[in-house]
Amino acid sequence: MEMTLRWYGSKFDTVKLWQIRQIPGVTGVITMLYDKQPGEVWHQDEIHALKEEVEAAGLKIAGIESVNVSDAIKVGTAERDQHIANYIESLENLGKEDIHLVAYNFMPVFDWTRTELARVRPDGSTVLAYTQEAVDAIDPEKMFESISGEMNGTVMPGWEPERMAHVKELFEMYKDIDEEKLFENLVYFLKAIMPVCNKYDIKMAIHPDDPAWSVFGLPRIITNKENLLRMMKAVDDVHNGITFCTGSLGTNLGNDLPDIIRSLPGRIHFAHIRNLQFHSPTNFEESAHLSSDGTFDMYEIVKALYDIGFEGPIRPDHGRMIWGEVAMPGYGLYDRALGATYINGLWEAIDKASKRGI
Ligand code: DNO
Repeated sequence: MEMTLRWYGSKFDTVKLWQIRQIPGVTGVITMLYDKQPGEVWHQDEIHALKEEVEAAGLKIAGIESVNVSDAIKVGTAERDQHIANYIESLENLGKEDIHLVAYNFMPVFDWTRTELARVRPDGSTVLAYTQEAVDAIDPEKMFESISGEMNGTVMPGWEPERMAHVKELFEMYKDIDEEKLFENLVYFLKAIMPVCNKYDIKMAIHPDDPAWSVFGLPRIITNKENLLRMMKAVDDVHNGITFCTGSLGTNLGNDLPDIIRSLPGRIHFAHIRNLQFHSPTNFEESAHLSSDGTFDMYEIVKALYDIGFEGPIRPDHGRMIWGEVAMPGYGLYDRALGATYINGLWEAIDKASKRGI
């Protein structure tokens, strides 16, 4: 296991590399070329410059999150093969720069969905939250507007204004795409990229859908154990793997997180760990990482990862906004640093107990 923090690059992130370097036990960052549009090629010189910047700060690039998959690939339009060729070129350039982990998602139109970005908790911290009632009451075209005022001047991942300006057309593109078709398009994409992944040993790690059910009538397929296993089987290659995101799969209280982890040995390449507190099955907020602050048993989750021999990076996922920090919602420094320290503590205890045969 390698402890990491997500970092959006010096142009976009309020958090600095030198600050990340001072979090005990954090040795790497998960980063990306944040101004690339889905479908564009990532050039080797751009990746190299990013890598040099991270290494100059005493850290390493532990993985990329995300090389985003274009809607043309998800829908399977005429532009799909060109976009896949571009994706392969990007992977090749990443491989040449010795980067071996790439996260991505296959969610139509909206990457993760939250209905509030600054819900106030009893301790005065603010967090991202979701209620199904709010989603049902809103016109999807207004979704971006409704949350953009709470973004603290940042651009949130998956909510790029360029794409959000075309939400209506995006919905139109998906009108004939059901879950089966989306799954077929995912398999088509994976089969096309597996050769380059094998050549450079690049582990692809799909991010689960967040929340783990359909929003605005759009199909969602990476939602539970059954679908994950189906996907693993459809392209049975170690480079076809998963980002195990507790906060996304965990939105569905029917998902048994430690059990899903144990069902995927060798295929979880990356882990996002955060906790949620539920007020009802469809009204939840992101809490502090500690088990006692939310619904998930973090000990059981980290133990399951340990037991399957998980070797990839973990990042403490979204944190609360605390201590007056102004940052991208979910991605401030302070609470994620607390999360990293907590998860490292769990890991050390589990590791020592296991080695002592306890
Ligand atoms: C939200 C993130 C997602 C994730 C993508 C992966 O904070 O977890 O935006 O990075 O879905 O492609």
